[in-house]
Amino acid sequence: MSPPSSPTLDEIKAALEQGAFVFYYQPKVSFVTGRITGGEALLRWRKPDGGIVPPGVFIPIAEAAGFISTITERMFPRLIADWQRIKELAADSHVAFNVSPKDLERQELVQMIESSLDSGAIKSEALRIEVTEAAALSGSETMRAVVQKLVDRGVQFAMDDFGTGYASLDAMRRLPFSVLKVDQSIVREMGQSERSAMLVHANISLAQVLGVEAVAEGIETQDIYETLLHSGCSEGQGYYMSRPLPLDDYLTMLGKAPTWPRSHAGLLRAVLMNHVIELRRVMDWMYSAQSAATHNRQKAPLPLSDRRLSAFVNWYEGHGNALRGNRAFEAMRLPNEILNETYDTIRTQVAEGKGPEALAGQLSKLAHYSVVLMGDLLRLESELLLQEMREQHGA
Ligand code: G
Ligand code: MN
Repeated sequence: MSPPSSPTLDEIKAALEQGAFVFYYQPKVSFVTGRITGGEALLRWRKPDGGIVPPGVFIPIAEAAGFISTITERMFPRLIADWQRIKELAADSHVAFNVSPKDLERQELVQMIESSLDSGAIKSEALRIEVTEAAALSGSETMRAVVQKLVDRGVQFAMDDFGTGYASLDAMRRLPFSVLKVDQSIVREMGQSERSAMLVHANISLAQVLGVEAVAEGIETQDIYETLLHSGCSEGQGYYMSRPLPLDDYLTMLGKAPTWPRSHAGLLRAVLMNHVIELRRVMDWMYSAQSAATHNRQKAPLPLSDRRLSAFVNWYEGHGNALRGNRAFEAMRLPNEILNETYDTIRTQVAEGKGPEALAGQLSKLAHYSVVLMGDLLRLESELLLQEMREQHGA
């Protein structure tokens, strides 16, 4: 097969006019439940002879010619139309849509997104927007305001190809991402390169410290799937589970509701480790706030300003819910409440300028309940691992 020759801009325009662009959907799978959580819509150009042109061949040309936003704006209604069929089968799933840096600078796309949310054609929780670091970095103030407005409505932003650019971290700082997609090139190399494997794990830890979900792309083998199962990554995507599929095939797949190996223990392990990091942050903050008060300097901002930024709380009230009814899980209700209360009290006391004596009591309470919590988490983790091993053994 000869490589496809580059299309001209006129050919791209004609293809768009003729409705030759379609979305393929690649499922994403939850490592926690083993089920499909949603799909990423990927643009494909369907040739009259049935051939498929991958986006790498025409997107750069459209982008260079300033034509990309026209494509995005013409394809968004298509996405919403496809979604009406997808949601019949998987109402709780999501659909992820890729946008270019330029798209979010324009009112057209944003208005279309908002009116689909307003009309109820798609719920905000069901919509994920994937942008690369370039989008986050090139963004103007207007674009940031637009993203914030959508985030406030509940739309999630995912940072695509994380870890390959120059400034993925800077991009994380600039836009309110809630998902980090670990780039497929490092995930694919995990099996051969220890360094790539370490980088994947480092990126997953980074996501957890930032309180965002990690999604691994480019999972091509069962080995890599299983390595990631206990890594604290929440979702995966790749050829091992499924290639991107034409809409009808994706719907068939959703109808069959396939499952892959799952593990509760993975996220739990990450929560345990992050809890320790979190305690250190609270303690460091108390220390620096006290020092600032003594020397009349400005206080550092409060850590854990949002409950969800606490690794444990985020898990307990989120993914952990799947374990409702489990005794070890239920036993964590009290330490969870006390932990939250203690964080609140510490914040108030520091804000009021209370001295170390007043804080000492809270600190020892925090330490005490953290130990209880970590014991509970460890017990639950080993219980779940054993259960998962038994299931595997019997399978
Ligand atoms: O840039 P982004 O991450 O959105 O790219 C998704 C692209 O990666 C799609 O075109 C899709 O076909 C491709 N892709 C998805 N999963 C895999 C995989 O497991 N291996 C490889 N080589 N490519 C993949
Ligand atoms: Mn993507």
